Amino acid sequence: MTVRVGIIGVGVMGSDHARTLVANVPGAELRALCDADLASARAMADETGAKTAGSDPLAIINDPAIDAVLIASPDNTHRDLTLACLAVQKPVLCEKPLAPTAQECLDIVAAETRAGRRIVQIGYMRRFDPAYVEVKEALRSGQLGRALMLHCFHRNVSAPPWFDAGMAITNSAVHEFDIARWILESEFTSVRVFRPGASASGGAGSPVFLVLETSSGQLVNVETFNNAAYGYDVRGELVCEKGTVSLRSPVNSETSHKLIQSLPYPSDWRARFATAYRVQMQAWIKSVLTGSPAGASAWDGYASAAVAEAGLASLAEGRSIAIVLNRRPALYG
Ligand code: ISE
Repeated sequence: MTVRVGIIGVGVMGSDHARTLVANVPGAELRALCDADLASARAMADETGAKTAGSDPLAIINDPAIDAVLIASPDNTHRDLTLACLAVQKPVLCEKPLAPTAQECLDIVAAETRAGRRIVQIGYMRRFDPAYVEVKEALRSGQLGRALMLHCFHRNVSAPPWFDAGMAITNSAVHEFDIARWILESEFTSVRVFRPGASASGGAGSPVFLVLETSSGQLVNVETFNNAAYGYDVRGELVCEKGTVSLRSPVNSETSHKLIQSLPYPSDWRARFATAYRVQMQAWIKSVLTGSPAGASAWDGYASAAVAEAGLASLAEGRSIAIVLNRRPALYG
């Protein structure tokens, strides 16, 4: 069987997903694209061979000729579009974050729980990145002992024009919340967010520094800097009782010139996480075919959004904020 896919939103990520789907995923067909900007949808359909291009997301979701939907429209549209997919029980891969607020995510969790089966996957692609997978495997092997601390750095070249001050947490640091929960297999219990006083603007794109505690007594620190200028740079080191394990970014070449040896940085996440996006897409299509869920769930989307919400409160109030999650429905294990 071929999975006929419709993609909602052809901005940076929607276009990247469309290209990944047509180039790397046997068993799937890119059938339809839509975007608020119809011309962009048409241009992407010309490039990828998608049969239809439109501007109405509900036309894709309700089309019986579409088997599965990928949502890559702006964050504040995710809740309603995911609920529309759930209403017709159509498998959906929703870009992260599942929604900007915890309550919106809970609406999705409630609808999926009523449906009684896992239909929603969240695009937390780092779970498919070989470097993060190896960090998790190293911890699971037991040879490093128990995990004590996880250091995370997340730097972008420049924040997009639509970024607001809170998005360093709700749009960027959510990746770290998700991957830390996945590696440590623990929930966060508190967060304190700092901003360096020396930072000129304090507005969108300026750095935030978070210190989080987990229910297993680990400390996680996250630096997010969306205007770091020099390159896209994601680093991480897991510190355990008997050793540490760090991420290595994929690099294909090294330049030697005028007595200096140098390595390139990617300009954004698409190159750094290209393998992760490809493997995530393949895993999603396989899960649609087999009915066996893959990747981050709606519950995971909720958990990260709840941490982000507490982070925003900490930033506003200048103190540590406790994180208390709802009771996890049996559907999510
Ligand atoms: C962006 O939306 C992403 O998801 C990228 O992976 C992340 O690095 C960036 O900070 C976000 O704004």
